[in-house]
Amino acid sequence: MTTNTNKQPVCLTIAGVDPSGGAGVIADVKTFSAFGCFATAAIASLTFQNTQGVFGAANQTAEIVRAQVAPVLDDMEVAALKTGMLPTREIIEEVARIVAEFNLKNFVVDPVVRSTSGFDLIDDAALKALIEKLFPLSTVITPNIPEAERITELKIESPRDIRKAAVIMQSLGARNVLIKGGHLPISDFGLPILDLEYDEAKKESNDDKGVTENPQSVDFLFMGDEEFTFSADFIETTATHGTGCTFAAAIAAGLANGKPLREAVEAAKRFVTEAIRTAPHLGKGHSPINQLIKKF
Ligand code: PXL
Repeated sequence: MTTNTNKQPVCLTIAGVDPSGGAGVIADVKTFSAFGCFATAAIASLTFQNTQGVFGAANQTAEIVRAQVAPVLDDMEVAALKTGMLPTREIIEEVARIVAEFNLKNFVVDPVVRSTSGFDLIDDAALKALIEKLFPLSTVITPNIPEAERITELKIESPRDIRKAAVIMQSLGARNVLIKGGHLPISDFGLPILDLEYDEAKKESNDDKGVTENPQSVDFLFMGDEEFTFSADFIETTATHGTGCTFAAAIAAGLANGKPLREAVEAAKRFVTEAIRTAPHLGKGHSPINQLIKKF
């Protein structure tokens, strides 16, 4: 018998398939692997899409999701679970049962609701179930701003709104909330760029003070009543397809590797930024990003 000296923590994703490779399970598997984890994956929906849009989806049944996941969980110790596109209430309820039944820890819920191109990936009943059933079981939820807006019914236009949304999501049962600010670039002195564009007076007074606009993509992590922010230079690019999936998978991999949540988020942020910076610029729409940063 050989002993395994190359122990790789097992990560499991339950998400959708994007056959064009940018988002969903394919992005998750690459990300888990890049972090030295062993990737396992179950498919909740088979989508039809490319870099330009989502054209449809064949959602799986709850039974099919269980049939994929249970044998893996019976057989391997899964160190972290990440969920992405879970299109129906039935699948979400099944996932909640599975998490409880197998006592899964390190559970990252990416509350995928809509594609970058505007296709609704889950319906309202599923969103309600996601909030009620999965938020309380999660280690962290990772909405972007449009997702946080749909979940909280708030319009988010400033860091203050982001904090309000986080409080609401915590009251809905999520212990830890990461709101990804990539849709709301923030200047290096803490004001949303949007505000500055429309407020010449503010801009001039900042110019007088010698403060430059240096747009940042800022993510906000709320853990209890503690708040941490993670900044990176905002990269002006259309290569953003799969950033959300990659970010959440990277956090799950960090947790599987034994990192505390804050450190896992910090590493995931650096990883996603580098993946965007080195994107392969494929396709005619939103290019996928590059999870395989290291060259061999
Ligand atoms: O990024 C959200 C997302 C997640 N999962 C799948 C997707 C998308 C967006 O298109 O297709 C399968």
